[in-house]
Amino acid sequence: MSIRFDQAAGTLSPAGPTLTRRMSDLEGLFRDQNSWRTAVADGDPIVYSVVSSPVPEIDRELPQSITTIHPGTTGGEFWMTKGHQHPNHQGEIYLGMSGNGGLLMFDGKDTRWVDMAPGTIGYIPPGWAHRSVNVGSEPYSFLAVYPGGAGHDYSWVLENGLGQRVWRQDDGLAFVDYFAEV
Ligand code: PAN
Ligand code: ZN
Repeated sequence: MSIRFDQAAGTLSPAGPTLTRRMSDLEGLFRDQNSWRTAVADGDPIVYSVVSSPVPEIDRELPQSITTIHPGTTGGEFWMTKGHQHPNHQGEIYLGMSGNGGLLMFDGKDTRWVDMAPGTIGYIPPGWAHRSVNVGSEPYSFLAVYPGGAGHDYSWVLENGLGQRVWRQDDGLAFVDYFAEV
């Protein structure tokens, strides 16, 4: 089968489910909870969307999705995905499509960061929790391909964090320990 992606419209055809994550969906994830609350009250902006292909999320299938993270910061922290662990530890690949972002990975002990630009393939090994971050001023889009039976655990990141956080600093970025006081 072939699937067509319309970059301007952000649609796949044929399409599977599309997910829209607003600021209110990212409860407990930004370090500065007051800024997060203000952003929720102040229009609850869309932070990212995920359009999926029709390939089902079941064992032995190989689903894909395209995530687009809008540019922005909350309390200085770059806008990002919720982040998750795959309960059935399996690898995943990302392909940068547009904008500038990064792939943050954490195995419970070590942290890794991969700069993602159009054409970059980021590889997530089995057992590494992962989050994507838009560090640019344009929307950041990437394609994800992952085993359909991997599952998605969002509570793991709430409990264990992701090792580091990514902050805007001058024109660039800075990393701080996930649970550090700011
Ligand atoms: C991606 C992510 C997508 C959204 O397709 O699911 O970027 O991030 P969250 O799932 O953390 O909200 C992926 O890694 N799938 O496995
Ligand atoms: Zn994943």
